[in-house]
Amino acid sequence: MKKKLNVAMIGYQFMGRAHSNAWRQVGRFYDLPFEPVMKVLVGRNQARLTAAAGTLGWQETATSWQDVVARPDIDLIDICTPGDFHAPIAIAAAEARKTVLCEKPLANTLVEAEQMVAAVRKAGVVNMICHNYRRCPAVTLARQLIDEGKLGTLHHYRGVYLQDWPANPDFPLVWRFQKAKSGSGALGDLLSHTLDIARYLVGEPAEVSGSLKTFVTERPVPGTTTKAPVDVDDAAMTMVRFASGAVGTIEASRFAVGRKNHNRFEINGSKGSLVWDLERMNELEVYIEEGPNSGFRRIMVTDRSHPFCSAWWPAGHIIGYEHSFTHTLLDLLKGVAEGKSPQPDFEDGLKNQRALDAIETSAQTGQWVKLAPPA
Ligand code: SOE
Repeated sequence: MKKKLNVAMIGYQFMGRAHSNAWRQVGRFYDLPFEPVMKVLVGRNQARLTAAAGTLGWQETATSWQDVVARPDIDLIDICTPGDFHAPIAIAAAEARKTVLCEKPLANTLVEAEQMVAAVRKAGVVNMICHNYRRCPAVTLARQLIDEGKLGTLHHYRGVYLQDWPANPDFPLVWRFQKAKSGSGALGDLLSHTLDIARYLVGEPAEVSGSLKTFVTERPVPGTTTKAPVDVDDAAMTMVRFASGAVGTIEASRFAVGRKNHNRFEINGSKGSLVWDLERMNELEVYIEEGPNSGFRRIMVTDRSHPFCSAWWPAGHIIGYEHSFTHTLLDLLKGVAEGKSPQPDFEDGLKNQRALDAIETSAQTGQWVKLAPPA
C-alpha cells in the first residue's frame, strides 16, 4: 500500500480543470511514490463549488482556504486562483509546512514573489510553479539536444505566444483586465510562459528592452453596458540579451486575430536549429548542420524512449495539452519523495518575475534594463 498524499486545490476554472485532470491521471499511468488523494476543492460559491467537485472528482469542498491550509491531514496545496491570491495562500501554506504548487506567473508583484520565495525557503517545503510547457515531451527533448551540444553555441531565441479571445472590444472586463487581480495582462499571462521556455533552453536573461500596448482601454463591466478602465497590457514584447551572449525576441498578444493558442519558438545555434509549435506539440523540427543536404527534419516525439512517453501510448499515438500538466505533477511528486523542489520552482518564478518587472520598467522608460546576475 502506498502512502497517501492528500491534496487541496484552490480554484476550479480553466487551470483548476486542467490540474484536476492531471491529478486524476498521474497515478494511473505512472508508478508514483505516493497515492495522491483529491481531498478538498476550495472556492467561494458553495453551489458552483459542489458541482465542480462532483464533475472534477474531489472528495470534499470548503469555502475557506485558510481553514484548509491549517488542516493537519492536508499535505499539498495546489493554487489555481487569479494572481492576487497566490502570495497569501502560498505563504500560509509554506508556514503550515505544506508542499505548494502554484500557477504562473508566481505573483502579481516582485515584492510578493520575493516574500513567497522567502516563505518556502524558511519553511524548507517542496515548491513548484506550473509552467507546464517545459514538460511537453518535444520541449524536454529540445533541452536534451541543447545539453548534448547538438546546436553548438546558441545565438537566437525567437518566441511568440499569440491568442485572440478578447480582441472584440465588447469582451467584458473580467479579472484578467484588472491589474489588482492579475498583476499584468499578456505580459504575465502569456509572455511569462515563453520567457520560462527561454530560461529553460537558453539560460538567464541579462538585459531586456520591452514594450507594452493596451488596444482597448475600457471594457463593459460583466453583466452591464457600463464601461470601466482596463489597466493591463493587451500585448507585450521584449528584446532579450541573454547572459550567455545569445539574443532573443519574445512577443505575446491577446490581439493576434485568428491565433487561438499559438505558442512557438525557434532557436538557432552555431551547428543547428530547433523549432517547436504547441499546435503540433508532438513534433520537434531539428536542423543539424551536416553539409548541403542537411535540411530540417521532423521528429515525432512519441517513442517510448522520449521524455515522459514511456507511460503513454505506442509510438506515433499522439498526446495533448493536458499531458503537460500530468508530467508536471509526476515530477512534483517525485520531488516530494526526494524532499527536493523540481524545476521550475519558486526561485525560477522569482527570476521570471524579475524579468517581467524589468520589461515593464523598460516599457515605461524606453531604456534597456539590466537584470541582477543570478544569485
Ligand atoms: C490564457 O488564455 C491562458 O489560459 C493562460 O493563462 C495559460 O497559462 C495558457 O497556457 C493558456 O492560455
